[in-house]
Amino acid sequence: MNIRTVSTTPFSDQKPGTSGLRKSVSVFQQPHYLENFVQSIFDSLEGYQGQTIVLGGDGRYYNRQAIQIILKIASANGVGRVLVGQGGIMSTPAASCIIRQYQAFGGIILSASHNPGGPDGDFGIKYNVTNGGPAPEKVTEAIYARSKVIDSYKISDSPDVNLDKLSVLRMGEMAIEVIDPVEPYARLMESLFDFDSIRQLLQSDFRICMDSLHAVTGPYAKNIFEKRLGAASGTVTNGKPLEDFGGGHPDPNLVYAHDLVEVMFGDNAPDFGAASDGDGDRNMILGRNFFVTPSDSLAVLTANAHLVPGYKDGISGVARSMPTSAAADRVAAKLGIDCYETPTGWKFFGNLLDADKVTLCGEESFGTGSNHVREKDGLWAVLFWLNILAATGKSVEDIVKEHWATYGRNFYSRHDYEEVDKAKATELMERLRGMVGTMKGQKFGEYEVEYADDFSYTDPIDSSVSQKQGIRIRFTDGSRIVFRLSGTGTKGATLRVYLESYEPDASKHDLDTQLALKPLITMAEEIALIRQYTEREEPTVIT
Ligand code: G16
Repeated sequence: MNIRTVSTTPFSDQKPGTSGLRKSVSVFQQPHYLENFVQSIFDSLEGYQGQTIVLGGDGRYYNRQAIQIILKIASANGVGRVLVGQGGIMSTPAASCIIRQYQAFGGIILSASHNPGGPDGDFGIKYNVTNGGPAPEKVTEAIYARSKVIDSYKISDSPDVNLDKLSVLRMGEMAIEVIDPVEPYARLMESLFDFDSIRQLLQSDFRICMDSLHAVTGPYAKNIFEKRLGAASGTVTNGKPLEDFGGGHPDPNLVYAHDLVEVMFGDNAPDFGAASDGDGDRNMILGRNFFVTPSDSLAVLTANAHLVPGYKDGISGVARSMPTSAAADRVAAKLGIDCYETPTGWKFFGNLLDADKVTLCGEESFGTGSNHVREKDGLWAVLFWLNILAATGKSVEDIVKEHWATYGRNFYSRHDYEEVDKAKATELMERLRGMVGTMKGQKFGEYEVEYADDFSYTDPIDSSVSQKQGIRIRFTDGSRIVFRLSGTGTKGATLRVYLESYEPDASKHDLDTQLALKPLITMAEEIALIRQYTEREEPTVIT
């Protein structure tokens, strides 16, 4: 095997965002673009030579080509073995599971998550570390620093390998094992949940609909729900992963998973509906005519964890990202466990999970997970809900409404202004940054600012500090407005406005969310001049 050292020049835009490097496919297809980034990963790591790396992706356009390139660079750089998912497929939580089960050195996951795919869509790459979780900021910063000065990469001249057949191959000194990406993950799920009870539920007249949105969870969901749990064939819809996700937007929310939403809010709706995203780490949970906000979902899972075999001995703590509602905080207080508030990005949960400070974590962005892996996990959340439903015999709506009656309701919504002018969005944020220092005590009608700041996080385990994580404006009645720019978009900027208010009175829990939040929505405009800066009359997506 011949190893070539190829001269290159740096690209200036290879800074990983909230979750790895995400760009349009055409950016990744530029000569040397992917190669530079992958070589920068290896150049930033120590001790990977001779070790095992896990490799796979969500099956989107360019996944297969990228895998062949990465295998050749890995081989040329002295990686010992690569475990690659059959067909190049591996969901993000399964990659985390496989890194941990095989005690691999790390993993490279190819995905732009919920962003659309296809030749005109997005592609992405991220590196996960030995604990199975996304690389922490010090690692992504080192990769970025290297990408800015890189002048060559090493690549093997070997032919492409067959990714479709389970086999053990060689590329020079490096072994390539094409593995079943579903089996290890499905077994882990079986070890956590009461599959017998869920099977009974699914074989009764209880009806479920699982929409995989033509993304990576199709094979996983079919294996788990239809094969292992005996759900009716056809329970999993859009179950074949397609390179362009069938032209859809693989984002499980009320806007992009509209087919499922229509079914669940239509006549004769099933009892339970769920969807997951491009790479399988996000989830949306629906009951019959009922939507569970991700923030409430985390709180409900925390409150009911004792019903699930894998968590029956109690949970050590819970963590949520800063913009996620405080519903889980109330459960934690009642259970007498700690609740941590971290910046947006699953990577911030890693240290807390490793140190067993928390067992469950969640984010408003349709992500929930636990210490079973180090990524958020869409199907895990679906199984957790089904386990609770099987154990209680209640409906999704009853579970949530009873939860609100016990803890009060945190009305919550996120308003996204997508693909707005980046310079103007940055200006909006800078203006808010300049304002927060003097906002304490300021009154807006009946609302008085309790505190306002730009969220900064000091990791309780390694003391690393992450600044500028979003503008928080909290009012004395417990309600809150948060402003952030997304770190995952690829076009212009996406402004996210997070709105939350707390209502202890159960007689008011059925109020429409947008109505309940109306005063805050008006105040957000008044404070941030959103229309002026975004030049938009209304948000693109409301969840
Ligand atoms: C990623 C991160 C999440 C984050 C989400 C949204 O999810 O892993 O932690 O909450 O992006 O981030 P932003 O608000 O910066 O767009 P995923 O599913 O896209 O990998």
